[in-house]
Amino acid sequence: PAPRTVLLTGAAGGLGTLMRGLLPAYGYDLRLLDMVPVEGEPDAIVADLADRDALREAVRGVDAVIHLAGISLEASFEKILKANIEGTYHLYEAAREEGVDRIVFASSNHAIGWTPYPKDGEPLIPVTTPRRPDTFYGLSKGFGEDLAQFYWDKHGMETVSVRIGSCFPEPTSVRMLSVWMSPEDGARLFHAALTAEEIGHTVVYGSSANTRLWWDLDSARALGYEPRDDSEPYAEKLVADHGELDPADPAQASVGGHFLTTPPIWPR
Ligand code: NAI
Ligand code: 15L
Repeated sequence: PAPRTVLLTGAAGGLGTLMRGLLPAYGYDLRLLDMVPVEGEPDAIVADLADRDALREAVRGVDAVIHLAGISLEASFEKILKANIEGTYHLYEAAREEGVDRIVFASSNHAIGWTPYPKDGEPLIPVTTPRRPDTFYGLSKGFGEDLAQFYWDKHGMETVSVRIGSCFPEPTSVRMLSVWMSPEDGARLFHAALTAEEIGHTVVYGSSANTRLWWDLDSARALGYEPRDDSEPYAEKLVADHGELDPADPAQASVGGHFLTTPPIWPR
């Protein structure tokens, strides 16, 4: 049967807030979790991903998990280790212990950030491209994808790892014209990831059907995802304001954009 009760981690964040608004229309009963209170949601569980007991209770009885919680930008390795690497492990362990066998994992384009984007008719980036993380953050997303593969092979728990481009209400940069995922397409993709059958561990890119798309959406479409949006209507103004991307600039030549030139953040 299709999952109905879904735990949404990271519910207070940007994407979590968008998905809290959009996913109930698909018939889901969302249980919310974040380390900070979720505005307007007094029933949301306030817990850190380090709290295994709280995670076990949070996943008890749900049909699936959408795992968005974590640090969503570059940070020190120590912080990334705790929230994204250990935190994602704790979440999978809690799900295993409670028999929850479907997870949608918010991976990121920064797992392949050093990959040059296709120029002049070059082929789209396949989902099988070698990972080239551009930050400790991107590295943690590669770990999450491997963790998902391991829990499938070892324990039969299914995951769709969604390498999200940029999911915000509107594209706000020229790079985002290629990687944008409209919130509505995001909800369509998460719904497909929750309901597709026999997925094992599937890696997909998460974006709309952008005219300037850089990667291959075939594995997402195979789940039943049909994107309906395209960033192109935003192109004229963004290009007029900022110019086209300059492949000679290291911060504009590869998928990860300015994450490539973000200096490593060391702990104080
Ligand atoms: P965000 O930073 O707005 O939200 C993340 C949420 O996770 C926050 O509410 C935060 O309180 C919570 N969180 C952080 N550490 C936690 C911990 N240890 N325990 C419990 N909760 C914790 O990020 P956003 O944009 O909403 O992204 C959500 C997820 O999607 C993240 O995993 C991010 O890496 C991923 N992603 C998002 C993209 C986007 O375009 N928004 C692009 C690619 C990936
Ligand atoms: C991400 O992984 C970040 O979480 C998000 O805030 C954006 O920076 C996005 O990638 C992006 O690449 O635009």
